[in-house]
Amino acid sequence: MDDSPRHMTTLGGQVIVEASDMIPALYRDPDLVGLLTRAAGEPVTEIDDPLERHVLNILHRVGDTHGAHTDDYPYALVLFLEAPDDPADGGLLHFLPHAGSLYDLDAADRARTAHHRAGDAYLLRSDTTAHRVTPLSRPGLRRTVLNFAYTTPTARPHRTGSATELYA
Ligand SMILES: O=C(O)CCC(=O)C(=O)O
Ligand SMILES: [Fe+2]
Repeated sequence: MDDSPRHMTTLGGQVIVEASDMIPALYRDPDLVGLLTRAAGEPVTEIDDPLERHVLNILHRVGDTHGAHTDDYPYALVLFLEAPDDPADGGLLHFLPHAGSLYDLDAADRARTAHHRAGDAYLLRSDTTAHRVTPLSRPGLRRTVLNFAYTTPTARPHRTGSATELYA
């Protein structure tokens, strides 16, 4: 998106489902979907897309980064399997809700930054929030997340070519 960088290793949902029973089961777990519905304040439902429903993003080289973008579907639950303990090492979420353009993310006064550790998770309104993950600063660091994508009964997902390029 706007030529923002993607320096990372990925696994798409169609690969994960062949290798794991646990991840697809967790994705559709009724207790989890219920929790997300309460947190979002509107019904949150599974998406049909086998590629994007649950993906794994791994940053593991110096400079690895998931550049600025918005997602195709309205909600993302991001679960941290590995993350740098020290915020100075990068791998931070940088985000701007209701962004008019990805360039607004550089308007430092409005954008926000969040640090997460292994075992953390966050729920993001990901189709209207511009977001990116800052680069890893030095060798030996790893940041691995599962991203679960969800929609709502009224959402009209804006499919882009990004998911196919990243995960197919
Ligand atoms: O790794 C993160 O914190 C964000 C992941 C993300 O934005 C995505 O997979 O679309
Ligand atoms: Fe995203």
